Amino acid sequence: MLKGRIIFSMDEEIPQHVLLKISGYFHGIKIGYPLLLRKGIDGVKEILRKLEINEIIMDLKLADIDNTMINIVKQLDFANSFIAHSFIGIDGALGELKNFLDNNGKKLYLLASMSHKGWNDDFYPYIKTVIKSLNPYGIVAPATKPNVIRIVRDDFPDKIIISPGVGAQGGKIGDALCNGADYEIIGRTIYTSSDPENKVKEIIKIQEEKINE
Ligand code: 3DU
Repeated sequence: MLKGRIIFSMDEEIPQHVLLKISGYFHGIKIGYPLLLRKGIDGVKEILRKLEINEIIMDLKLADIDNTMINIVKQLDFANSFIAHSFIGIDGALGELKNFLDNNGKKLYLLASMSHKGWNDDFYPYIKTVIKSLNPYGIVAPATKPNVIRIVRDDFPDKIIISPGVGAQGGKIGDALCNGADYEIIGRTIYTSSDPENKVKEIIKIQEEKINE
């Protein structure tokens, strides 16, 4: 099956037979507080059990001291990757988290910027120094701000960039990819669609057209 450059943000439960049908089109699935709180850890594991997916990303936007974050990720061993905020800094927080994840074969994504209006990109120079010295697997950068994705891509040519804000938040499908992102994180556009499978196919087509433009 043709994989799109899509990470499905599963913030709502969708019928298992629909998920089984569409999951083959995704690179990954991103799970955050909404589904985790609704279904619990065992419920989420059950949802994911039959899916053939390359990457399961836990998006808890970790932002705490080392011990607390490590305690959290230890309980989520079904995930391959974790997203954390960069602004919490390295010593006593991200440094220890990164070591723990490295030692357990898990990946870390750091947020470079967020998609909403109120996020202040004046902090980016600091965030950039944190990302540079921590050297995470990947970076989250917003599809609502293609100029920011371009800056992040220039600063981090070798990192995987994943990009939320497509569709419901106003980012156009494929634009993040054209500006340097590797994958688009897409939630509501898919799970609120009356025909998720066709919607996913449509997204993949648009992504390909944009990439090949
Ligand atoms: O707007 P959507 O329904 O396509 O979902 C986007 C997901 O990405 C959602 O889980 C949200 O919490 C997450 N996210 C952002 O939307 C924006 C960010 O800057 C970071 C994460």
